[in-house]
Amino acid sequence: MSIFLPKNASKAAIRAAQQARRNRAEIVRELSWGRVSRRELIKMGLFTSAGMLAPIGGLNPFVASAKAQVLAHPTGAPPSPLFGCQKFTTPMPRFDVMQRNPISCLSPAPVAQVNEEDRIPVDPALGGGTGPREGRPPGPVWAHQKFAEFFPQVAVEMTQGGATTNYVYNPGVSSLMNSRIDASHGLPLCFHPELPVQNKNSVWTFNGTIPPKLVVARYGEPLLFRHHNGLPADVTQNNGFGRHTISTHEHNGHHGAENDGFTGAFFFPGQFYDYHWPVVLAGHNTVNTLAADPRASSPTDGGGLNYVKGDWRETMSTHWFHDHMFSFTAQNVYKGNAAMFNIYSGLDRGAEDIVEDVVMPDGTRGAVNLRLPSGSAARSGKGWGNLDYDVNLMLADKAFDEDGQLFFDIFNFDGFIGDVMTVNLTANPYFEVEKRKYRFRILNASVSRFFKVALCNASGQTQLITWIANDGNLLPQPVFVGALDEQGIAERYDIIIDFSNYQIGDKLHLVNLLEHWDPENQELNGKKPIRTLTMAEAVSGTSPDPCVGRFLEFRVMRPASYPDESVIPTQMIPNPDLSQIPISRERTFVFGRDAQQPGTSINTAFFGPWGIKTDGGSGLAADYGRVSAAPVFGTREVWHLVNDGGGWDHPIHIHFEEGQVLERNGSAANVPPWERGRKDVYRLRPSGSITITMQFRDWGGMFMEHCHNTMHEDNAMLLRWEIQGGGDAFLRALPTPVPTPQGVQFEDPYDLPTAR
Ligand SMILES: [Cu+2]
Repeated sequence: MSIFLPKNASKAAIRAAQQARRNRAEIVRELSWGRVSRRELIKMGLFTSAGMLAPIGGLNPFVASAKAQVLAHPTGAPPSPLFGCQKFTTPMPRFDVMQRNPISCLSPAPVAQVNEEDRIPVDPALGGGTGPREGRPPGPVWAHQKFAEFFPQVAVEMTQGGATTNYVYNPGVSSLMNSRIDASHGLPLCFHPELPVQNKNSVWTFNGTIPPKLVVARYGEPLLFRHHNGLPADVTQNNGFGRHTISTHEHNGHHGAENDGFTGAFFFPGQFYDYHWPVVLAGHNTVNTLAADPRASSPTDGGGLNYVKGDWRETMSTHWFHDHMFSFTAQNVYKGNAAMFNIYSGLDRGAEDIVEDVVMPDGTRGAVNLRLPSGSAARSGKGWGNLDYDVNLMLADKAFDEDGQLFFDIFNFDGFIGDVMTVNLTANPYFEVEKRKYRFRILNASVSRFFKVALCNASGQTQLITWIANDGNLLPQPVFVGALDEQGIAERYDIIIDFSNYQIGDKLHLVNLLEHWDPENQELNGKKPIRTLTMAEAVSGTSPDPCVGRFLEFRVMRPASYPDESVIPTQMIPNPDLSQIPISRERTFVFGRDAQQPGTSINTAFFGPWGIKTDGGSGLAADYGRVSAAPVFGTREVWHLVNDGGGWDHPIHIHFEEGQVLERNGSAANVPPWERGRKDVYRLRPSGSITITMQFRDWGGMFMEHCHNTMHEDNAMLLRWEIQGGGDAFLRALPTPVPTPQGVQFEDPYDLPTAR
């Protein structure tokens, strides 16, 4: 389905497209309010069971407009208005670093199991009466696992809310390191100073503000994230898209299911949900249980190491967290429910000048810190988490309506593609740098767009990039590339750029080489990236895809403020050796179209054009009451992820523990060097397949596997899997939560015959 007319479209075509967009927005709005279900739209003939808008005219039940027939022939959305804003005219704000408080600051105090007695009045718009203050499902099976063992030591509290001005922006660095942005000056919520300020209900972010938020944590210091839902109780107050119920997923946190942002464990306006992020190394039950290996460690404030249990080769670094609300994830993440989470460790401590002298397991003495670009502990007095030269970048394509308010169209079931490129929610910004090494943590936070990022100098020549981490994981060795690989939705690529090779006054650019423009149908297409451009083509500015080409400008401003003591290590984190762990089972998941929905629960089952075939079964649409796979606690399995070959791509995310890629398209030789570390998102590529291996240990409960093209995920390419075992309350089929504002109900889950 097309979106975005070419720049040279006729005025009549644009008017028709605007009318079509208004009509489509009406239906989106009714859907997002729950006043009409997709099932009802099918009955009305507006929707086909394949999830597409029916090719029938004049059937819009919401708008009494003679022009409603254009609804049936969408001619594409008009281009986003830019209000004259030019590229590279505004600074890129660095992330807003969230305050870390003592647990004693939280009121009420966090508890392992929800206090069902603690009830609050429920807004009449949500049915009135009273409901639990905490929206987490109640009872022992939803209590925080190992809460006493990993009792939280740090509290972070945020409220999901409507757009407002940020008067408490903390970039975590001096203004000089933040392109001289005056953080004390209020930041209104707009995507560029020339673009309109967003209405309260156009954008819903953490604390209702931009820049996007950064939470910092370290191993050995469990964190409690109390997430308040401050969204409107009235479901219709959403400016046309976004759902006011949320469930927050810390993307690949290694923790219990009750803290995983399970898609059915959502909570309502007025409630909070306590997410317990223990921040532990995988294997902490079975590997290095005496905490004797200095490489399994966490930085202390004073520059030392705090040894922790678990496998040091499972150390993770760059995470993000975002909404996972069943069938509304795309809208909610797009609307602003996305933040980043830097995890620090002895290896990746965020202090480039610390060289420890510790005894290694083989008896030799040495240092643990990999000394990646970050900043100087000697200067800052901070033994970890220095951000001077460690920069989070959140890439996302957006679109705007004719008033410049954020626009979304759920009818692009192939994928939603925006036409304005943003970094840290700012349209095509610049960033001032010094002549030295920087680390950038690049997150693809789009709904459906893939990127392929490269670096060019002022004359458009490709510059080398040092690639150090894929998803949350430092690679075994750095990889030196002229361009990164395609980066699917939710993938994180950490890179190092050395600006000491350039002159003061030089300008360099991050460039997107990957086009979503489909020349055959003359439209931007969300099914997959269509074509990789050469650097010369990409920087020429001639691509019909407005998000291709230069999108972030680096301005080399000055010498390094202090000596660069960072290192590009030759060795980082080798893969855990699983060769001695038997493979207890193999499973095959095929991702494709034309799914069936045998589920009967109106609460947990959904449908759409997308689905997953498990172990030879038929293609099934998402039902979070259905258990599709139930690996046994403490085992290792091999999973085959297969694209059914319909000419689309899927970035598949498997929650819970890092996987190792064994094969691509049937061969280990096809696995590129940058995929030879651990991962949590696996791009299948059109007609491709990927084989991974994963362990199921330390924690239990219900987890998910889904496409991270969130339009595919929502419609309905998602399944539930669950860690089974004996004895422990968490290790058996868990009751499926069905939240209501007045309290969480439960339904019995059901298994696929092949699940166990
Ligand atoms: Cu997909």
